[in-house]
Amino acid sequence: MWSLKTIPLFLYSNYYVINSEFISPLQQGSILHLSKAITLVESTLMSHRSEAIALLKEIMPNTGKSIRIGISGVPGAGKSTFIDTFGKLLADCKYKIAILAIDPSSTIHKGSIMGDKTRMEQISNLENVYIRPSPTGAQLGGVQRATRESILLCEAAGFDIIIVETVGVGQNETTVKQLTDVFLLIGISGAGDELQGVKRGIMEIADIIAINKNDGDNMNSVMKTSEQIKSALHHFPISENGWIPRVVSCSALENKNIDDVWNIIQEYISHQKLNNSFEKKRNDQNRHWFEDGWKQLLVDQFFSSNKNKITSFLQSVLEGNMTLVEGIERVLNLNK
Ligand SMILES: Nc1nc2c(ncn2[C@@H]2O[C@H](COP(=O)(O)OP(=O)(O)OP(=O)(O)O)[C@@H](O)[C@H]2O)c(=O)[nH]1
Ligand SMILES: [Mg+2]
Repeated sequence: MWSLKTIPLFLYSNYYVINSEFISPLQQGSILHLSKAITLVESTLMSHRSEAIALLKEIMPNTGKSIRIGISGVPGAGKSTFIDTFGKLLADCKYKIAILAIDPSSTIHKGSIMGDKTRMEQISNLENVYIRPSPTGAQLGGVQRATRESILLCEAAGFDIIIVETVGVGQNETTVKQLTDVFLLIGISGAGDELQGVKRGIMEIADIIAINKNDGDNMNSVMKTSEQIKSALHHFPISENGWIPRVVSCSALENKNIDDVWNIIQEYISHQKLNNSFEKKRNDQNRHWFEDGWKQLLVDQFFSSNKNKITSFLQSVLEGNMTLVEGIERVLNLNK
């Protein structure tokens, strides 16, 4: 571990020197170096990007060994409370846990997600737990890339379990699904017909659904919701890897059945490893991010070199001087 006296100067600055002096403490689990490395991959500055690429190349052999868990749920479902209790359970089992967030809207609602680091009272000061909020002000595309790369950095720093948290608002869940091995949905009861927060689309991508707040007066209602979801799941096609999503009720506040959730997660990982779908899924995810990455880059480059023309076509479309299809055609022709 670095003491304050031995921290190289560059760690305080915006300059990065990706050499063994940086990489070796990172791989020994220095939180200071890990945080700095994550800030580097979050940066969109061209000079930082090339440093980030060099860093990721160096650490690549030490990545991939963690269990990556995605956690989502509507605001107030109890995600933070769950992660606090769940994280404590894992930390007690001597696992090293990193918690990352995907929340591109965090600047809008003042960073509620992970802004509540202090609310994770049981784990926020534990030595083997690392909590990293989402970069503020970034676009979803940027957050996705940064999170994917942060997972790799955490793995290189020796973290065994990586939790990626997101608020359930649609596109975020699909992203988290593409970044993780297990997708856990924190649901709540009293949902009525539409099964609030457990909408069809989300249910289809959840591997495990934990109906939280199974305590006090709420227990009947949780039981009803669990039954409703279980029977609704029968109507969904079985996923490609043969896993039938599991529904469990729990109380994050009272630490009830949180160990059950962990057992199911482990069962699901074993299931995937036994039928060889674990590596296949990670490969499919890499394929997805590769395709997504070069397409995004192409669009960004095309836009930055044709910005003025594209803006003027848009203006003409909006003023009714050009039809929409004509405008699109003109943009495409810029490439010829
Ligand atoms: N009764 C009960 N309350 C809970 C439980 N888990 C969380 N809560 C309460 O529900 C409220 C919201 O919990 P959070 O953990 O902040 O929920 P969240 O999903 O992280 O919310 P956002 O960050 O706003 O999306 C808090 O008042 C918690 O104390 C539980 O198991 N039982
Ligand atoms: Mg929260």
